[in-house]
Amino acid sequence: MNIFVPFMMPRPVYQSLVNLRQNQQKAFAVLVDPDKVNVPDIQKLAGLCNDSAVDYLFMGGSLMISQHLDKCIKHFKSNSDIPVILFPGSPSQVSRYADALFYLSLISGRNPELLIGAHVVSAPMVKASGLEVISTGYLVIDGGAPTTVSYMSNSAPIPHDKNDIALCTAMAGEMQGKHVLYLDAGSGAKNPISESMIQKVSENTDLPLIVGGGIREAEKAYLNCKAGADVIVVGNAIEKDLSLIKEISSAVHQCSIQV
Ligand code: 1GP
Repeated sequence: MNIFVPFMMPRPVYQSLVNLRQNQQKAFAVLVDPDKVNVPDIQKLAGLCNDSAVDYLFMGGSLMISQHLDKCIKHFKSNSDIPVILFPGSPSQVSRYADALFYLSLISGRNPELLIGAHVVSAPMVKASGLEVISTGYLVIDGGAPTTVSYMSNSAPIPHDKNDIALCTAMAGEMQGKHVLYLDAGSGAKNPISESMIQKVSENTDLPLIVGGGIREAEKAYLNCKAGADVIVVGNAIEKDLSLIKEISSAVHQCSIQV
């Protein structure tokens, strides 16, 4: 008799996100766009992330003009134990040197390519990479001006004040079996996502909730955590001022303590 015992792959990064939610802890992720960083600068960045207790490094961008994704990740990992998660803007942004990959489905949009098409094309490459894959319901929210993601996705973002649409979209993603939710106003967004929208989504879904786009100040990061975000992502503002890494990280972790 053949008894099939399913082999569950360990999923340490996903488990760490679930633990955050369960334990009401908050995490801070620094987003690095490989097109905007020089490989030699990564050592300094890694040092700052280590010293500031950054929880995750997200790596990716809407475009990929440079060809040094692998190098960036390898260099970061040789200077830090912080998990690197790919946040890909296109199917080509897969690197086996990362720890995990957000397998993003743009559930706020109506572009079939970004709901399933790109996934079909990239599936064999992703599978062969051996990466931990985190199925992600990705919601783009209007950040007050067109962002690269809103333009490139060829799909309208959810209006910033339509909390009910964001909630129903998030609920649909959860019931479809996504593992995490990512609310994004887009990199460099003029207006970050409102706390009322974050609260509505967080209170009515159980998935780890990642929030980013246009966050420039520690106070906003803190308020987003209080509203129910589990992970705060900052990229653009840090590119302009590296000292924000420590400031925002400590605000995010402060919220963990006070919850
Ligand atoms: C964008 O959520 C990220 O996809 C981060 O946005 O670059 O504006 O911080 P910023």
